[in-house]
Amino acid sequence: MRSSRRSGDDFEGFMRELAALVEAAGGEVSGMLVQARERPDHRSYIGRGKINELLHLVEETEADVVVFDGELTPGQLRSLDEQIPIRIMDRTRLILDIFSSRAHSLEGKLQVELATLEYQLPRLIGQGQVLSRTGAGIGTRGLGEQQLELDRRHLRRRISDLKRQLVKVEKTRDLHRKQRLRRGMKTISLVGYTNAGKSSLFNALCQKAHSSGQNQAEADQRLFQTLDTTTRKIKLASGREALLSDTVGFVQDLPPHLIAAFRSTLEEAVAADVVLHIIDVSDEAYFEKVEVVNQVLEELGAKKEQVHMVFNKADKVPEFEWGNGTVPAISALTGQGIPELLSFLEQVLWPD
Ligand SMILES: Nc1nc2c(ncn2[C@@H]2O[C@H](COP(=O)(O)OP(=O)(O)OP(=O)(O)O)[C@@H](O)[C@H]2O)c(=O)[nH]1
Ligand SMILES: [Mg+2]
Repeated sequence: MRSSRRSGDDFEGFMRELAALVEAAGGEVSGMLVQARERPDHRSYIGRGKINELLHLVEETEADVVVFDGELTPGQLRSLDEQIPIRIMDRTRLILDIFSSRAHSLEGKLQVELATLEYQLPRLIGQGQVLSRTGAGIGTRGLGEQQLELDRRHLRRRISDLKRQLVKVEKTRDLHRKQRLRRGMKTISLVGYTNAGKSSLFNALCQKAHSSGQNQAEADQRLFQTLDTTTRKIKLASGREALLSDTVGFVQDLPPHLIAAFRSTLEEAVAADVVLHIIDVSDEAYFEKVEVVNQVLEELGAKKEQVHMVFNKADKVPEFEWGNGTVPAISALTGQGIPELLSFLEQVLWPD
């Protein structure tokens, strides 16, 4: 279910992405509905007529959940909850659920729980209840159910507790970073839109650059496959070593609570000596996605001169010849352009 924000919006692209997110959360799409209006209805996001249309579609498809693109206000959520007999959730909730099912590290789990609780806090109704059917996620792995009974005060206490724990975890990580700096280790991080091929490139680079350590980055079709940062030491042609990190992907309208919760992780990623912005050139909407990533990078305080665009999946678009000047378009899959990318890294890290 989507409501257009601007005329000329790329409906199909947005709906495709929403569908991919539903699938990433373990759901299956049984129907779609689009509403064309300047801005969402302030009371119930969609208008009266659309609600009837939606009710019909729900009956026809026997769907279990309605997912709204965008973020519903607490009021809209309440109003929809009263009018629609099945579970409803918004895009933010969906992304939070995907993240909560993918977080493995202690820090990742704390960050996702914090973001989820911050999201839930204004959506509690009365004493001790999160809006009835909106609590649980598609795959039931969401944090929803167990939070249902917690009242606001309880939530607030848990939120400050999580923040405290996160500060501790961040301090440890900071310590590690300082140790690395003292050893003079250069750092490279891979950032980009979800599904751009960061983890695939991470593995390809590690293979070509005699990395030490075992952990492989998980590459998969599903969005947000990677949540926890994976770091490995790689050895470049000259024998000099650097640390390469794979990170969580970005997406259009990333929930602000999530950005806030992941801030320290993301800031560390953009503070690397070299930030490679990985772009999927086979994606029709790659241009818009580059913009989304650039915005997040800027917001995180990335320095422009440290960020280098790398055009990936060139194997799928043979006519694509655009490189960034020094690095030709690459393919993490076939290995095309990887040696050039490695020597480029060597040049920027040790310019003399
Ligand atoms: N054809 C082709 N497919 C690629 C290439 N690089 C990655 N892929 C595929 O694209 C999909 C996403 O790759 P990932 O490496 O998981 O992408 P990611 O950027 O790490 O995604 P998230 O962790 O979800 O943010 C996988 O199915 C990969 O096999 C490439 O160069 N060519
Ligand atoms: Mg990944």
